Amino acid sequence: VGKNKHIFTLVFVTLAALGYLRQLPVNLLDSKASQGELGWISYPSHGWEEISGVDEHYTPIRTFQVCNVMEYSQNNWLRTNWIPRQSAQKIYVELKFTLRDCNSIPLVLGTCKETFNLLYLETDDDQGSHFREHQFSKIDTIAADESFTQTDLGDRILKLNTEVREVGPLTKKGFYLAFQDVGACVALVSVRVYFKKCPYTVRNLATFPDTVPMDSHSLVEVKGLCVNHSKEEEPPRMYCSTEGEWLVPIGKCLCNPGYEERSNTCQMCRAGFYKSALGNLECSKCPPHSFSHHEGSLHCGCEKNFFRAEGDPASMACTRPPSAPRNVISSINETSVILDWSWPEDTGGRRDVTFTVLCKRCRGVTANGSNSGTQRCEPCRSNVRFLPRAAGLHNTTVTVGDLLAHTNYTFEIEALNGVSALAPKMRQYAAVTITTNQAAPSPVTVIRKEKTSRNSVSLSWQEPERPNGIILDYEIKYYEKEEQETSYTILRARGCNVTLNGLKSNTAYLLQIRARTAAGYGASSPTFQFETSPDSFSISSESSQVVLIAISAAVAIILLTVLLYVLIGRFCCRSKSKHPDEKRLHFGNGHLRLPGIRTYVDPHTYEDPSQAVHEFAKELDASCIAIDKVVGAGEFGEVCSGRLKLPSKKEICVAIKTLKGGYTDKQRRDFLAEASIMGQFDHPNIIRLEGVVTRSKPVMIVTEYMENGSLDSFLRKHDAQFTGIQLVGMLRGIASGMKYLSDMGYVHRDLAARNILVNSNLVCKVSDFGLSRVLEDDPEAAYTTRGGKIPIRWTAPEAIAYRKFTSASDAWSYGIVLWEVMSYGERPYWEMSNQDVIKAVDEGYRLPPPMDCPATLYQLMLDCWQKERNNRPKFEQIVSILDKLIRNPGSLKITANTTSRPANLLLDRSSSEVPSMGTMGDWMDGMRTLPCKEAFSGVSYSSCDTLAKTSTEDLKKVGVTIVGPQKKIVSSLKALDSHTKNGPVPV
Ligand code: ACK
Repeated sequence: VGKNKHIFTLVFVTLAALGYLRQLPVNLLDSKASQGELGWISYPSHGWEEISGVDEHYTPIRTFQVCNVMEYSQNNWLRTNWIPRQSAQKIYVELKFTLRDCNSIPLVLGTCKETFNLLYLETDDDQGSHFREHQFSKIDTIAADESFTQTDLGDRILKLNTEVREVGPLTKKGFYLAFQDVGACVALVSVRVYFKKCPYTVRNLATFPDTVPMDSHSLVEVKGLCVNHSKEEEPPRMYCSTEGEWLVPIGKCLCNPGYEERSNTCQMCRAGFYKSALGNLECSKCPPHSFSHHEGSLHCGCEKNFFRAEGDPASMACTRPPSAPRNVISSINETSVILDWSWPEDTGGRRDVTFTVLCKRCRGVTANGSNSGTQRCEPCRSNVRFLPRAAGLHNTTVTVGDLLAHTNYTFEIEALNGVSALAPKMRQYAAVTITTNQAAPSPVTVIRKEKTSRNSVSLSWQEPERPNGIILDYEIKYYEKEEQETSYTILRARGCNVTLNGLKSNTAYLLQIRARTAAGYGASSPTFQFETSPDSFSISSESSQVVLIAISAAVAIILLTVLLYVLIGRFCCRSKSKHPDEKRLHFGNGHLRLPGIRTYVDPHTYEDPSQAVHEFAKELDASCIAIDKVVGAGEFGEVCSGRLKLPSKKEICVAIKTLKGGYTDKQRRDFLAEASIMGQFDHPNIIRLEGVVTRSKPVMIVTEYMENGSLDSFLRKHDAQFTGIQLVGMLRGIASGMKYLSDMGYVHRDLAARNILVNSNLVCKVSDFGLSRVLEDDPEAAYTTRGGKIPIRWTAPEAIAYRKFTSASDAWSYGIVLWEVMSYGERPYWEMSNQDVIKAVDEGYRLPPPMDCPATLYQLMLDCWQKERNNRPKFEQIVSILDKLIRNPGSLKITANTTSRPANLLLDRSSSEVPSMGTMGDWMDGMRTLPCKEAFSGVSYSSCDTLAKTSTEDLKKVGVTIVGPQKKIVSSLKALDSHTKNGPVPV
């Protein structure tokens, strides 16, 4: 048996390795952990025996054996030491043992057993060696599952058994275990006593402590505690099962602002990051223009000159006030002005940009913004109207109305955003200074009949509510009601009353009155009706002769008076009497064109040209002028920029045209003629003459300085950079200047983008005045067959053909300027020769719409290019059309490229649609396809190239018999043919 014991020990140790790997929760006892004697009590002493061995790692372990199989009535006890229960309610006892099969031992029949008993005793304290069997309670009888295993070689190997038993509930502070052997051959390799618990854990940022499960089947509910720097969102809870497992996590904690979750803890945000809210989101990187230098930041601070508005979320970038609005343009219409500007270059990083317009009335400021003398500004009157409003504008335009006529105003336009209020020092505005025009008076509204007789009526009326200047006179227009205005009489009166004589008795008349100031006529009053008295009185027989004589004498006197009046009237007209006190004009049928306020005087009518120049231009002292640099070359000398400082006035920038040395008398005359003409004009869209230097050399003409130079090169430099409304604003300025010139009776003859100057506010002004010499001057001007020099591409056909220069021919040129502006300075008719241009225009061809050109503007161009000059719009109409466009910018969105040809064109080329191209090539393409589509729809030609070889005869065959279209189709096709063969072609 002793030898066997030894063998058992080795085998036990090897097998124990399997159990050793299993980790059990909380051990109360582990026999293998003790390397010295365990000190358990064995009773009787020849029963259980403690034996040392080694496990598979050669670690010494203690085992107990008993093998008294040959003797009857065995009762051998082995009792452990006292084991403190700790918090366990239920314990587990794991036994590893081997047990010999009785059959394998000879001669033991009847005495050998194959089981042993496991017992326990609860006590509150250690009872030492005091030991009584009957106090123990049996836990179970332990039998081996296996005892021996047969190997292939017939050897028998002992198998290690593992049995686990639960004991509980335990209530006392500790307990003993006992093993009772009743005659088996058993080796107890290890005894382990443990209990299960739910271990400390962190779940959903809440900590849950070690928890001992209940003995029963119920779960233990455990409340979690939020980890540091976190808060409960919903109270965290979990349940500890009897098996020591955590179940059903409920609720959670969230990391505080400035902290983020990292491996079950809340850690501070790193520098450069922030977290502003409670939650388990990660910290975010600081948004643009903000920073956080410290850990745990709730917000990022804004960089210098950047701000956060009150409602801005922490995730939004810091922003700053916007820069000033740009390219402010003003379109003045009498006493109202439309201001238009571009968005600021920098919106400060925000979308909530609005605009505010501040109106100031300034004295001592000129229309180009320069000061003449000291500037005094005051806020505008409260009745100035802003449409839609003055502040909080979302669009880049505002109309300011009810301004005073002929008054200087400065408008400060400021872009604001959500942080402007935080940085008052950073706010910027754009200013524009304007001078309102003279406005026509409002209509006369109150007319009274004072006295009526058979042939006359006396009327009086009230001055218009808004005279807008000094009323020069009133025009009274009246006619017989029955005649329906086919014949009318016009009378002028200086005061507010008039007597109309020579009326028919017993007749109803209609009458309208309108007032005139220096700005022109106001609107007519509502129609006023009056009746003359009937022939009610009869003449007595006695006095009839006297009456007859009296009447004859009166008639004779009246006739004489009328004759005299007519003669005097004619004489007065010849001697250019401008303002007769009361002037009667009678028209049978048709229109009356009354003379304008002032008319332009041709300086060449002066015998001495220097007299003209001094009548219209101020002589400047050369010492007041400082020339800075040369900006261009004119026909007579250089054009320079410089400064003009007049005594007691502020220095202003000027352009200086010089007359180079060695000039002839005629050249000097022609040079100064421009100043004589320019000096007669006073309009915000006409270049202003500051003065001339004629008494010293070089002779100079000094004008206001236009920062952006001439319009054609300016547009080419800024190709496609302006909004439609800005372009229309510029065009409106030019048209307004031209209206003024035509009202003055001045025909420009050389209106072209190169002769328009642009200032820093994008205000366009008409320049380059003169008569014949203008054309001599212009490099675009070419000699015509009749010997004159004419800028062909800009000139109306009648002016080219027989020098019929009128405001209507200026309107043609305006159409070309319109085309130049909308195509950003493209050359009209591209590289076609002048001869080809004359021919094409004569045949009815017109320039195509520039790219993206609004349909309304192209229509206006076509109207300006009407062959019949009386059908072209007057400049007044052009201004009004452009004003309507400015007021309704939506209408600019329909482009000529997308719309079909307008219906009311009076163009020769009426059989084709408006081509939608922007270049010569596109135009040619248009010419190629349109006739193809129209003339040959349904005819099976393979391509238009085939058509290019088509003759008029061919066209007739396919049914095109109208001469006009045929001719055009053929000429288009010919053009196409030579275009495709030889490159660009004249039409
Ligand atoms: O396109 P630009 O720079 O503008 O070149 C021409 C050049 O002189 C020859 O005419 C410029 N120029 C003419 N008048 C003025 C003016 N009043 N202000 C500024 N530049 C001017 C024009």
